[in-house]
Amino acid sequence: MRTVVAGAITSSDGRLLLAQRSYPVQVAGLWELPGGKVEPGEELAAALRRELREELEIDVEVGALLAETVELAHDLTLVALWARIVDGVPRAVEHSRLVWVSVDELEDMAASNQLVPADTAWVPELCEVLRQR
Ligand code: 523
Repeated sequence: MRTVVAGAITSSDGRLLLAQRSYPVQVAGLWELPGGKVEPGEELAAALRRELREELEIDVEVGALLAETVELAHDLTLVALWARIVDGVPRAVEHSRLVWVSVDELEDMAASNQLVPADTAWVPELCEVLRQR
């Protein structure tokens, strides 16, 4: 069983960073919270910081875990952590595109199935927390 960690990266004006997957074909074009697989023995927060440095060339400060955990196929468990950028400007190294979305845009994208299916589990909590900011 391996864990995949994703970042709910927020901006100071209450937006969320979404990244458009370029592979595999089943999810290419869909939007996700960026992240990747935790290495054996690696802490969640450290894994997320490593993945975001590799994929987006940013340094983040990691916060709390989001409530939902998603069981993926192939013995993978998906979790998400709140994060905020402390250094760098995100660049799509492995993704097709990046976008900062408002809460309304996030809800529209979820409603029109533009998100990676697993990530839709986080939408209610993402919207609730972002609205409070
Ligand atoms: N997800 C997913 N949502 C999400 C992420 C970051 C990942 O559903 N926000 C799924 C997609 C894959 C698995 O988790 O089934 C691994 O994600 P991936 O490919 O982004 O992780 P990497 O980059 O560690 O994996 P490799 O491409 O295999 O190196």
